[in-house]
Amino acid sequence: MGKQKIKADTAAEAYLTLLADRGVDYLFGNAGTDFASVIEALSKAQLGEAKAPTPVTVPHENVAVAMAHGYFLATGRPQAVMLHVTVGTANGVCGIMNAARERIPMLFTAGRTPLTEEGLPGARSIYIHWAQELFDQAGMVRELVKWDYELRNLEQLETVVDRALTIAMSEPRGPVYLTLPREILAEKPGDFIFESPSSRNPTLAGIPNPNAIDQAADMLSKAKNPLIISSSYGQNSKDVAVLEKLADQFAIPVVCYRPRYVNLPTDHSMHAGFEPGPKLGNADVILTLEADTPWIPSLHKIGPDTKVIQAGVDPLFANYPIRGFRSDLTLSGDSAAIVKALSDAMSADKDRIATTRKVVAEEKLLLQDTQKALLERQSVGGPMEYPWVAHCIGQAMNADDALVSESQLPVGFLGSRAPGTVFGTSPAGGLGWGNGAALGLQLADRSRRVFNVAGDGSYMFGNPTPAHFVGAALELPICTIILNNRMWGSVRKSTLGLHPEGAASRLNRSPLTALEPNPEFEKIVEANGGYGERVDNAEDLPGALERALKAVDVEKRQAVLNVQTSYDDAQALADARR
Ligand SMILES: Cc1ncc(C[n+]2csc(CCOP(=O)(O)OP(=O)(O)O)c2C)c(N)n1
Ligand SMILES: [Mg+2]
Repeated sequence: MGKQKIKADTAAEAYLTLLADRGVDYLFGNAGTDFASVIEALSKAQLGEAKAPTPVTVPHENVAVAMAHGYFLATGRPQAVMLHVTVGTANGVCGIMNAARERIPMLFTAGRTPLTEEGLPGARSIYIHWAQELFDQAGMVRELVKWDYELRNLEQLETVVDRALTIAMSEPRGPVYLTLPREILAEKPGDFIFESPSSRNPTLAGIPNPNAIDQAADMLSKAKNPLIISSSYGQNSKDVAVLEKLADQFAIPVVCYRPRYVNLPTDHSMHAGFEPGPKLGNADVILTLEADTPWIPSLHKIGPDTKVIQAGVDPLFANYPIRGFRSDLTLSGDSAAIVKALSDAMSADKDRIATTRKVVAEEKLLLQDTQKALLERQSVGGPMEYPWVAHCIGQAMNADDALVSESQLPVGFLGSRAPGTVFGTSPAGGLGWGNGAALGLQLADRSRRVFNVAGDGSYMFGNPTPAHFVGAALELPICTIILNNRMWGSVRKSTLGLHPEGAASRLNRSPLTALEPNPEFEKIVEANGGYGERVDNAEDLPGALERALKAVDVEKRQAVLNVQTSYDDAQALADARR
């Protein structure tokens, strides 16, 4: 256990030195008067006289939080976000809710309005310092973070930083919130001594007791029609291999329902699509893996005798207010360790395995034919359909390119993608995540291409001007594809779902759903030195993608394709009922 000693001009400098020492590469910041000592310390670091995470100026808080989210997805290491006191925190809460529900650790921080009215260095010095204070600043995020605290003195600094980071990284992971008062940040420690590396480590996810594994293995081994439903499995891409093995060895079909990651590549023998509806009725034993919503009870029905095993790091999702899915056996632990343990403990009837293999293989062949025919029909004309867009993007992607989707893109049409390459929205669904998440992924690995697919609404929620500003400033050449149906289609779909024959159904543009006049989105990126193009017809998309990727690959510029997509009420309603 080593000790390090630095000469720190301020507590802010000591704090940033600690963050850098603990592996925090970046501080995604949106600054205000509370940042004075932080900016001073970062300046010292820029002059090579101190250590600190690299600061990134992000002109909207939601983008900053999403960048930290995306960066964690690529690296597995939590990053720091610092926002301006109460008001900045308020703007970041949507992103924090996404991170919390997707169990993304991050050190979410904000300055704290100066406590003192005069006297101490850092005391109030501008009129906003009175009105900006709240009685309970952390109250805004307390339900969404695992821990919150205010740095109260310099003596506690190392304990506080380590506690924040270890709690964030302990399973189930999530964001933590730390407020940093201006006076404390301005304190002058002189010599600052700290342990390096830290002696404090996060809690790892365990595995369930062996009896429970045996019981689950027995239920699955005896099942006539076992089924796995997964959603957030594969956040750690290395976990996918054990699921591939279990599903293949024992012929258990896997439905990837609203997947946030590649749970299982689509070309796997047991990938059974993305909709649980058609499979649920037949299944007699269902294993859910990191699936907060394995099906929709009002739309999908499990059989009366079906047994359900829920597995994951917190399989009952204890911090959701209500969630009533049947669970005959509930297995808490690292989901890959559970899958591996089940593989080791299972045995299954050879005839049953052969039958399942045959059935799934036939279904896959049929699906291939249907998809092929569909794509042929969709390959010309405009406005174009989503499967065609997904297909063209898939054709343009290299094997290890990453794709972020905050859209209705049917990922099944991308072609089979490798683990760790496709990222979907948090189940919290707080729009405005994709643009920032793509930037975070790209920042973490400049050697791979990042595609960012967004609905027209989602693109606007994602603060395109701030996002493209960061893309230009950090030279992150992301290829964004907007699925532009000129509306909040999902909101119209849900209106018609509840009122199928209602007044809204008689209007082509219902109130609070149409996004018209529709902006020339391709020009926003141009204002930041990027490449923009509007694409009207299906047959033009492959060429447009080529041009966009030339800008990305060769010119190292960000690109946006404003792709005009179709919307059809009947299709939307059919989708909503799946
Ligand atoms: C922060 C936030 N505000 C509002 C919503 C509600 N909402 C869900 S989907 C949606 C429309 C998204 O529009 P778009 O990205 O164009 O996709 P489309 O529905 O047209 O496919 C809205 C507004 C939300 N999920 N998050
Ligand atoms: Mg839309």
